[in-house]
Amino acid sequence: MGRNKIAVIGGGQIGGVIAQLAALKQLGDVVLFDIVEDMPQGKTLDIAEASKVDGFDVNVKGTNSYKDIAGSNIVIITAGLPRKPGMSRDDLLVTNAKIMRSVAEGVRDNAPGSIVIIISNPLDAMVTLFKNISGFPPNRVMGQAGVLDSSRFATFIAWELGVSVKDVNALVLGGHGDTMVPLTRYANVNGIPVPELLERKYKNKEKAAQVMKDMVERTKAAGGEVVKLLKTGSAFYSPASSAISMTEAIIYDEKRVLPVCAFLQGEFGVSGYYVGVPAVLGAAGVERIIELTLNNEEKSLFDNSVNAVKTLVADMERLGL
Ligand code: A3D
Repeated sequence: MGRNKIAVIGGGQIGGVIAQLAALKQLGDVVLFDIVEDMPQGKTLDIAEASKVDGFDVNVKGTNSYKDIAGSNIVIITAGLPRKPGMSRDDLLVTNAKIMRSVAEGVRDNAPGSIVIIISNPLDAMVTLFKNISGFPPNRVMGQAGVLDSSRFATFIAWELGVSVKDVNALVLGGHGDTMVPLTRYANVNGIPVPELLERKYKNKEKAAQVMKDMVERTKAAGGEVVKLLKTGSAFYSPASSAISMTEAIIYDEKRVLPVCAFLQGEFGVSGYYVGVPAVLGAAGVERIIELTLNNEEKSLFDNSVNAVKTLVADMERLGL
């Protein structure tokens, strides 16, 4: 087997960082595609010219032709407009669906055996659209959202408790929108439940619960918090890192358990929709979905989030996108 080949579709903010990280980590040869002429060529030239300094040796190529993605085993899709301050992810539906349609055709026709990770928003709808157009099997089409949303939640917990983020485990389920579900009961610091640590810190159950609630709300709004600060564009370092960790899980067949926007076929009581759930990522892509027991409150939040995804997908169909 030769080297891995990683195609990145959309050479904007996220795509550029993904290309750089993939090269730095020598995950394989990298192709950066964009419809804007010269820009992906410029970015990849810039990245390649750091190879001596950083000590990596892979091919990094920019292109405006889908032919160059042939033979890619991983395709990461970031094509599409990002949010502006005040916008929700769902406001991007019409514009980004048109873009995703052309991207899905390009990937289907030129990298038919690839495993695809989608980042473009609104995420759950864009993954659905890609799957419908490409006809790829569900294990080879997934979305990145939960790795980032969970990392955001873990970061806030680490700051609050004054512990290393490396020891924090946190999980966010559901759609990648305002209804996402950070699971407080499963959040832990090396196995110690976060709610217990908060109660010990504050010696007051109500205060501890309020602090947890605030972290949940901050997690749900975290993308918007960055958008508001940046003023142009949305988060790009952390989404890129999240897609890279999923890529590593696949190319190294790590069997990592990560929250992934995956196609549900009866799991969690949902059929035929893409929703964020824990899944085993390995060489075959989404190899298995891991179900877990949700209490009544968690279940109702999860169902609410699934309903938001269903509405978005229905809107997409109604608008003929
Ligand atoms: P941006 O820097 O604008 O890059 C998008 C790129 O897509 C631009 O370079 C465009 O030229 C390119 N593009 C437009 N149309 C096409 C096309 N038809 N084919 C190929 N490329 C095209 O945005 P970004 O990199 O900041 O964000 C990219 C997407 O990711 C947006 O939709 C964001 O909303 C989304 N996003 C998702 C997350 C998740 O965690 C899911 C987080 C942050 C952003």
